[in-house]
Amino acid sequence: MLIKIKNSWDLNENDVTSEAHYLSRRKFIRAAGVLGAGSAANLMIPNLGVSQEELMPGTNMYGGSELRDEQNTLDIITGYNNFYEFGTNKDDPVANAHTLITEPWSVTVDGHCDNPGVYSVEDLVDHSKLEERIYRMRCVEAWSMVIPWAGVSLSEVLNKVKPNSKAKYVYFETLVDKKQMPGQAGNVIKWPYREGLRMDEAMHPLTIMAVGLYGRKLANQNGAPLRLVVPWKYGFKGVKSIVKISFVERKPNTSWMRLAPNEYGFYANVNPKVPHPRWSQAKERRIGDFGRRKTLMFNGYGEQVAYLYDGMNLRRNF
Ligand SMILES: Nc1nc2c(c(=O)[nH]1)N[C@H]1C(S)=C(S)[C@@H](COP(=O)(O)O)O[C@H]1N2
Ligand SMILES: [Mo]
Repeated sequence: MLIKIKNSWDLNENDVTSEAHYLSRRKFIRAAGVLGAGSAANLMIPNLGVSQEELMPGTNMYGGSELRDEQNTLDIITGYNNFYEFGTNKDDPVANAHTLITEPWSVTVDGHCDNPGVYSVEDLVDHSKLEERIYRMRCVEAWSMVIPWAGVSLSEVLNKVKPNSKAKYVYFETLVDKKQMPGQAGNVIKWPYREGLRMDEAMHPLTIMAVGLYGRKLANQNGAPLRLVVPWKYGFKGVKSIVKISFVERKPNTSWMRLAPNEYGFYANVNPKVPHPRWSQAKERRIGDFGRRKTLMFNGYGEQVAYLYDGMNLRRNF
């Protein structure tokens, strides 16, 4: 049975903390030295009358403190997007994504698992386990952002449906509905948007299923109600508004591989040494910065993830 609990996600827009409050609150909490998991539970946020824990459960596990200071603003994160279902310009999704209906929402799970079926978002993402994950994201177009996501490890989600030993890859699809997604009237991509991960990549603790950012529900243009975030890979692996999860034996044929197999590979690991055929990947522009910075191997998460690719030629498996 699903018990409906009033939580931060039920606050309406006006109740939700402004970004400025969010940032000063983070600073305050840091100054008070209580950023450890759980220890912020009793801190009340005066403007909201809710506790820190209520507004944003969990704490950041993987982003270093330097990332806190670098977070892109909410305006940029919700106003500069790639979501071709709503148009191909960066400012199309914010203008058009209001037509997406995210409640109710169901996700079909099938393939090699013990518990296939049709699930609600709440069935799959246990909101009492939400964590804040401040991650760098690097788009294949050579720009980047730092985003404070709210989500759970994808492994948490997948373990609920119990993939079996035949599952070698997990495959995802985005909603197809021309009425809700005006960009699907065009054929830039053969809809649905498709993505996939090798099973060990999917189960890696850095990989998350996100349902929020900046302490609030995902905006439609960011992939509401649930989307993938894989911080060591190019942003296109982060499939949005997911309606299907399939456990498969063969490497899935993803949207960008279909479109231009010589330009976009299945692995899509951020790799400054492997240029895109039409441009270099050595540097990136952090949105908001003037200059460019060097792109890091695995987007800077190599210590955590490099072992996944031991013995693989990462030029061939790009
Ligand atoms: N369904 C769908 N998911 C998608 C895309 C898309 O066009 N459609 N674009 C991808 C790309 S190229 C990037 S960089 C990220 C951007 O996520 P953001 O707009 O939330 O930052 O979403 C990815 N997920
Ligand atoms: Mo991207």
